[in-house]
Amino acid sequence: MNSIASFSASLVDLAFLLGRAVSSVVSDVPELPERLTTWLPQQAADSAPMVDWLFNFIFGVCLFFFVLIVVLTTYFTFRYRERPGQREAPESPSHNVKLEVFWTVIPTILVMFIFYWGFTGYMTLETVPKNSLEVRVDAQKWSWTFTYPNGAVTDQLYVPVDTNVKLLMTASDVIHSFFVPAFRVKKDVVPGRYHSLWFRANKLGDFRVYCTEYCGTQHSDMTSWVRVLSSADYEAKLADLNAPASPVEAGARLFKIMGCGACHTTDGSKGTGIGPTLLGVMGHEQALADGTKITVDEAYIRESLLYPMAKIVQGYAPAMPSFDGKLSDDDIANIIAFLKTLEDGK
Ligand code: HEC
Ligand SMILES: [Cu+2]
Repeated sequence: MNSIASFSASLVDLAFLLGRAVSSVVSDVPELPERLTTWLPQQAADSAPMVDWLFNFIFGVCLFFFVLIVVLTTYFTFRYRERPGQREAPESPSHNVKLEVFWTVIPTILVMFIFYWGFTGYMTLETVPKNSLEVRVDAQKWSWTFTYPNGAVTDQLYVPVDTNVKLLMTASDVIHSFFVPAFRVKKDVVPGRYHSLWFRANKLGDFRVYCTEYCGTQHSDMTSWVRVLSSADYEAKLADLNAPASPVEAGARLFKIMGCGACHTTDGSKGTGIGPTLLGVMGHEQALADGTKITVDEAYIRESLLYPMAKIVQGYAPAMPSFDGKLSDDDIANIIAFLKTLEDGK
């Protein structure tokens, strides 16, 4: 079964590599993990082997019966075809108790086996071990925010290796879904509810995080990384993340963590084009959708963050989410300090 699996894996990999060769002509190919495969990705958490084992088992059973049925159908079609001079089908038995018991008992054993492994695996994935390290996850269009026990906040998930980690997840706008293929864990992240997910990473390295619930135009950009560190590196990283920063640094950090970059650029380029560039925004004379004009000042930026629907910039859809309740007054002041540094030199 393993050799069949790895044979199909190599075929799929070949197709993928060809596709990649073509796509490498296009610039902007995202950073890809080392070992490329479209078969099961590398296993980097304790939950991975049991998931793969069951997947491969079900795949093997399907493959076996698929081949058996196709071969027998083809053979019988040929063997019992209509022959010249033969008008009626010869009489054949309508029952065969031995055969019927056989084809009932074998599938029953198979599905009970699959149920047993599926159910125990599900329970293992659903039961969060006590004393897990708890990290809060906030999903929003179109980024992830991770909050650690010491208050540090990041847009990528840092975790220590060989440690049970519990993610307590919620969303602020629409349904998203948190997925780490290398850990074989995935769970919906729903506004107004908390869902938890746990894993125990057992390899150092960087692993992809995807959103797997279509959540709007930039959904496919809603990716991040799990960075698995040794526990010493993890502690150092957290302390570093929590170190006091100047207002401008803190503002720049918030800009990144809060996912402002999904809709705004800071260099004057168009980017995704969902929101206006914020280069030179402070003091800029802004035309609004209702035909009036305003000069951007601190109060306007504060209002844009808390009540984005109050004034809409001309030529843009009212797509900005409210950060009311997510940014403190200090945070807003820091973001303003950061935006002030984005001079366009005019
Ligand atoms: C989902 C997309 C999205 C995200 C995320 C987002 N914005 Fe916006 N933003 C917009 C859009 C669209 C507009 C223009 C329409 C409007 O005025 O509401 C806008 C307008 C603004 C304006 C007014 C700009 C001007 O030229 O008048 C500011 C300032 C701003 N955003 C700052 C931010 C900051 C800071 C963040 C992160 C904390 C952020 N935005 C996150 C979509 C977004
Ligand atoms: Cu999403």
